[in-house]
Amino acid sequence: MSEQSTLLHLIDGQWHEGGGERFFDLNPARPGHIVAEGMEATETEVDRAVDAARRAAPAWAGTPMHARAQVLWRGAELLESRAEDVGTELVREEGKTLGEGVGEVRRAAQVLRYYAGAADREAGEVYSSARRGEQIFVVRRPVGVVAAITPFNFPIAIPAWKIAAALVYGNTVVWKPAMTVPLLAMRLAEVFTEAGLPNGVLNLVYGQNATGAALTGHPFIDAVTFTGSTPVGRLIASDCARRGVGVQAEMGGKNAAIVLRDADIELALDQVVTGAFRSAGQKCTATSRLILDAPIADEFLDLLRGRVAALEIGDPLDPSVNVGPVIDVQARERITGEISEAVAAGATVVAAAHQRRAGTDETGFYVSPTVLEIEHPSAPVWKEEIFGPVLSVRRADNFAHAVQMANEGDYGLSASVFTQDLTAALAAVDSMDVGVLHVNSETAGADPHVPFGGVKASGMGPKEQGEAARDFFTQSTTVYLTGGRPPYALPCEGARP
Ligand code: UN1
Repeated sequence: MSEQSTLLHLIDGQWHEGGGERFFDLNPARPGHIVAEGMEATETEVDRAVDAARRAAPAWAGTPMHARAQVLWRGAELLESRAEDVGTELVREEGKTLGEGVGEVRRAAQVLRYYAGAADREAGEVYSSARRGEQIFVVRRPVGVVAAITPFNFPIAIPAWKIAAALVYGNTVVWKPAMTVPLLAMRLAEVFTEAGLPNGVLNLVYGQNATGAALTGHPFIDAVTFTGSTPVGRLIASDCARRGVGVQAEMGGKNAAIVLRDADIELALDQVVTGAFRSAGQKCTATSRLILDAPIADEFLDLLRGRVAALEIGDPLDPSVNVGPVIDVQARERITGEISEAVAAGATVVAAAHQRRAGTDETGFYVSPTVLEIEHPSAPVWKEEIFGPVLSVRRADNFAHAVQMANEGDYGLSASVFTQDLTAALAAVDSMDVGVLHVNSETAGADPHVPFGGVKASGMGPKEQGEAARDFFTQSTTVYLTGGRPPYALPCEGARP
C-alpha cells in the first residue's frame, strides 16, 4: 500500500476537492513519503458544509432512532471488515504501532455498535406527579447541527465516539479533523456514506485553525464537541459561551501513576511502561508522571531502566517495534527541547531507550522514550503536558504525600494507583482530583459505555461516551401530561362495587 491517496471533502453527500491551499499528509516514520494530498476548504466551503448539515437536520431528526442506528450497525461491519487495511493506513499517517492502529479501527467499530445500541435502551425518564391524573416525563430531542473538531492522536476512535453519538441522537455534523490525519477521516466518512447515511448528515472539511474557527464560530452551529489542547479548548468554549452554544471540550492531561510500597511491582512496571510510551506518549491519558513510594523507589527505577532500555524504536509497520515516531517535526523539536531544558535545569535521566530497529529511516520523527527524575514540582516537565514519550518521576514519603503530589497542577484527567491495599485504593477514590481513576492499570484507555473526561483544566462541559454522551447531544423537554377534567367519572374516582 504505497500509493498516494487524494483527499476529498464531503459536503452534502458529494466528494470534491477543496478550493483552498494544497496540503500534504506525510508519513512521520518516512517523512519523504506522502501518504495523501489534498486542498484545504475555503470559508465558502465551510459555509456550504454547515448549510448542508442544517438542511439535512429536520429529516434526520425525524428519522426513527432505530433507522439511524441501522446506519451505525452497517458502518461497524464495514469498519470491522476493513480493519487491517484502514489500520495500516492509520499507522502510515499517524505513526502508532500496527497493533495499536488496527486495534483502534476495531475500537471505532465497537464504538459504532455501542451507539447503535442506544436505540434499544431507555430514551428518557418518567416521574410521578403531585397532581392527580398527571404524568411527568422527560423526552430527548436532537440539539441540531454539531461541529466536531478532532485531534491527530486517535484519528478514528475519537471521531467515531463524537460522530456516532451525535448521529444516533439525531444531530447532523460538520467535522474538521487534525490536518496530520485527514486520510483516516476520509475513510470514516466513506464508511458512513456507504452505510447509507443521507446526504448532508455528515460533512467533512479539511483545514488549519482558521477553518476550525470558521466552523465553530459559524452562526448556524448549535453545539461544538472538541478534543485538543486546553488553550484552544478554552478559546472555543469562551466563544461558544458568548453565543449560547453548548460545548464539550476534552483537553490536556498530566496523568500520574502512584506506586505504593505494597504494589505488585511487575504489574506496575508493565502498566507504567505501556501507559507512558504507547503511541509515543501522545495520548491525553498517557502516564506522564510517576510517583514512587520512597521505600520501593530505587528498586522500581532499576527495573524500569531495564524495561525502557529494551523498547524497540522504529517504523511502526514493523511488528516488533514498540515505539514509533511522534506526529511531526515540530513535535519532535518541542519534545526534545523540553527534555534538554529539564536536564539543564537539574533533572536526572534515570532511563532512556535508544534501540533502533534495523532499517529505520533516521529522518523519521523519533524521540527516545525518556524517564526523568525531578527534584522540584515547579519543573515544567512535571507540570506541563508534553505529549511525547517522557515520564517525570518524584518520590513520596507516604500515601498521603503521593496523593498530594498527584493532585498538584492544573490538570485532572486520569490517574493510576498501584496497590494491593483496599483501604488505600478506596482512599484514592475519595481523594484523587481526576475524571478517570485506574486502580492497578495504566492511565490510558476509555470504554465506550462509561463516561470519559477530566476535571480542572482537563475538561469542560458534559463528559463523552456512555450516557454522558446523550446529555450533550440531546436537549431534554420535561412534559407535564394531564388529560384535564373529563366530563365522565374516571375509573379511579368511581365508587367501589
Ligand atoms: C484512550 O486513552 O484510549 O486524546 C483514549 C486523547 C483522549 C482519548 C484517550 N481524548 O488522548
